[in-house]
Amino acid sequence: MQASEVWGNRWSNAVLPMARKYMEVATEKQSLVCLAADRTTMSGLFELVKEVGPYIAALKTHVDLVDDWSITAWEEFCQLAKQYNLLIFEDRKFADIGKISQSQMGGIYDIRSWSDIVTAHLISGPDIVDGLQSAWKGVDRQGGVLLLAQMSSRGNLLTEDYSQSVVDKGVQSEGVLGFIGNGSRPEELRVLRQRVGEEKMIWTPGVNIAVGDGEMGQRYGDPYEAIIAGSDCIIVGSGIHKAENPSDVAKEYAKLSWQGLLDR
Ligand code: S5P
Repeated sequence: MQASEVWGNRWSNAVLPMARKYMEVATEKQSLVCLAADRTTMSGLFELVKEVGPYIAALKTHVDLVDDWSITAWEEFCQLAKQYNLLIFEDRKFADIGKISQSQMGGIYDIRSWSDIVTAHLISGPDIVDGLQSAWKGVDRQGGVLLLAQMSSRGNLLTEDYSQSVVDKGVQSEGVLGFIGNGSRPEELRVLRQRVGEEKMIWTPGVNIAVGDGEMGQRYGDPYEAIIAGSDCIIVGSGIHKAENPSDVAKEYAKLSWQGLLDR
């Protein structure tokens, strides 16, 4: 099956190369799953990617929560991800002014050199997107920014008005791959999709086959429902990495997400 057939409008309207790259990988793997690889040791991370690499399309990292992080181990880890044809998504949630965000793409973790996608809040204004894009450009790489338009956590401060402003600015910005939407509330997601239109992507955390409340204010909605409501990628963490058999569970999420896209 061709990505252009399955993705329809999202494919034909895509401007950013990273958007098409994601749709191609997801189509090839028949999976709209991004694994939130929130394990705190390098060995735990390697083990996880070896188990679930074939069933996911993207790998979301929090580079600063790994206890035994080193540049060489991380390079090897990114190579492993590439072997499984995964997009690497550092969920750094940048929020500073453009110039500082650009510099924060470097530093000890050197996120610009291995990430394909990063997250950012738009709280400091639209120049953050240019800052992040110029960091990738500086090392001759391409990437896409996901802006936080909604969050999955209870009591978050991203109001309707704020969310609307993020979308208004984001849809006009070439460097924006799309938005983080709240996967735990399909009705909110539907509204977000209407606002976003057909070009930009919506990626959604807060999904789990076991719907309900998670730890420390996290909330979960149904992964299939999220895709039907307009999500293009489900971000799944503990649902997979804490499962007894991560590969079986990852396969299940992949199947549900792919079916959601076909049904949509
Ligand atoms: O609103 C959000 C945005 C993000 S990116 N809510 C989230 O939970 N996330 C991230 O998704 C969070 O940082 C974590 O890595 C992942 C969810 O993990 P899970 O274990 O709850 O599935």
